Parts: sequence; C-alpha cells; structure tokens
Amino acid sequence: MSAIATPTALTSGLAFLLAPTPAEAERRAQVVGLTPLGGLSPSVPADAGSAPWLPLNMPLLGSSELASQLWCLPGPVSAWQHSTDTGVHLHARVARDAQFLLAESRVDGPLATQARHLYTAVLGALRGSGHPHPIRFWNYLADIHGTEDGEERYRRFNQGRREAMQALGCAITEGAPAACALGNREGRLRVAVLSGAQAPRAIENPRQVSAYHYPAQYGRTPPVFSRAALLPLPFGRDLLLISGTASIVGHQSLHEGDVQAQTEEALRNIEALLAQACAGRPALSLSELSGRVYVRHPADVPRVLDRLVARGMTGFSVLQAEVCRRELLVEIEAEGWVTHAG
Ligand code: 3EB
Repeated sequence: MSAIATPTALTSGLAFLLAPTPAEAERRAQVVGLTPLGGLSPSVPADAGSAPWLPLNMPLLGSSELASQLWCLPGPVSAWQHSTDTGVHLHARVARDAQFLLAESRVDGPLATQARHLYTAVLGALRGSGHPHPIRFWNYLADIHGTEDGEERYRRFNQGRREAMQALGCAITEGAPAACALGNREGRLRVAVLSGAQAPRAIENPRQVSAYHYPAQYGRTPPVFSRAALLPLPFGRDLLLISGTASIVGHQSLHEGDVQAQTEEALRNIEALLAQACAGRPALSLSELSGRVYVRHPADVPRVLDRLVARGMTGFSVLQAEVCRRELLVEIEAEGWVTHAG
C-alpha cells in the first residue's frame, strides 16, 4: 500500500542515467527505451547529442564513468528555444510529466541583475508550461567569492534569485525547490531546472537552520532552496533529490581546515535527510545514493574519497569547484530512490 496521498505522482516515471559522456548517456537512454530530457556534464563537446546539456565547466577529479547525468522519461518529448530581450537564452525539452530547462545569461552586467533576469525568464517559462513547479535547480556561476557592488558575488546572486522568485509568487521559504550553487570557471551564469506538473514534497534537515532562514551574517538576502525534494513517482518508488550539502550545523560552518571532518559532517546531514524522507518507509542508506562531490582543493580528493568509500558510497563523481562559503572545502549532492512502505 502506498502511504503517499499528496502530492500526486507523475504518471509515466522519471529516471536518470549516469554515463562517461553526454553522447554515451543518450545512447544508453535509447537502448533502454527512454527519451532524453536534458542533463549535466563536466564538459559538453559540440557533438554531445540532441538533448540540452549544461556544461559544468569544472575539472573532473577522478573517474569520468558517472560524470554525465541525463534525465529521461518514457514517451515523446518536444523541444523549444528562446532568447529574451534581457539576454537570457532558454533551451527546454518537455514531456508529458516533466520538463528540463537550461538557462544561460548572455549579457555582461551586475550578477544580481543577471540572476533576476534569468530566474524571471525561467519561472515565467515554467508558468506558461504544463510543468510550472520547479523541483530541483542547479546553479553555476564564475568567481563566486569575487566582490561586486560591495558584496560577495554569491550573495548578489542570492539577491537576484530571491527577487525574481518573490515577484513571481514562488515559494521562497517552506516549499522552495531543492538546489545547489557552485563556483566554476566560466563567465556565464548558467542554471538548469527540472520541473513538473505537481510540486514535490520539500524536506528540511532538523540539524540545520533552513537556508531561507539563515541570519544576515551570510548575506542580506538568504538563499532560496530546500534541503531536499521528494518527488512521487509510479512503480512503488519516489525520487529523492538532495540539495548541495556541506559541513553546516545550525547555520554555522564546522571543522574549518579539516576536509575529512567536513565530509563526515556533510554525510551526517545527508543521513538526517534520508531519515526525514524515509520516515515510515524502508530506510535508505548512503551507499544506495549516487551524485556529485564538489571539492575545493584537488589535493583533498584522497581524503574525501576515503570517507566516502568507508560508507560504501561508490556512485559519485568528484569535481573541483568553489563551494559558496570560503571555509567549506567539500559539498555533496545526491539522488536516491525511496520505496513505498510495503
Ligand atoms: C549551504 O548549505 C551550502 O544557494 O542554492 C547548498 C545548496 C548551498 C544550495 C544555493 C547553496 C545552495 O548553505 C551552500
């Protein structure tokens, strides 16, 4: 018996594939009869494939085996592209139950303005589609610790994002989508979003202050994201999308300078989210997750991998990126399948 009454499940299922390259991911989707919606990859060659792919523009530190993530659905998809007069390029693929949309800022100018225009365009496009509810955002910006208008660029991004979400009537506290935000090496602000006809269940971490309630010491405008999103799917299992998770307890960064302790703390945070997501259902363990680990310093990779492997976490690819607080050395994002009680 399914314990979930609301939100309503997608009817056709949503899945993701992990593969070494975008082209290989699309090939594997075809082999199993799934239609590509769109994906993320450390780099995206010109002959990547047909789906929209977001280039992470960050070095891969280790195996490429699982580095390209492709979201897929059974059944047909349609595609559209559009450029707005505020310099936002949108590229989407739409299926019956879900939509994957890439947005790229193609203008210079203040990051807060770019973020506001980009989120306004994205949320406007979602609203006009049959898939108005954002489930999961991926955010990538260059020079994340740089200063602009007297404030760190990540904080300027937070301002633009929140202004747009608020103006368009999106949830900016409880019910916000899951997300990550990382610093990469390329100039353009790039965002991907997975959206659906139904809002997912937003999950918070009892060990952490909700990010949308962070005090002003982390910026005048708090970030807008939930710690995880649980998306009801058919066939007896739901998709858990865990936001970027770091060594933060309460609202404070812990274990400054100790990457192994930071990794352990991030894993405790993920375990707390698994407990929330699986309450009343079969437990899900760290070893059943896949995802990405963002490491600030390449030299730290062996120490991070040591902690992951100790927990049986072999489904992760490791990338070099700047996590949004300077003292944070590692951030982990993950996906997993929560089975219904049975
Ligand atoms: C944190 O917990 C670490 O701004 O969208 C994680 C996930 C982080 C998402 C975002 C930021 C974001 O605050 C940083």
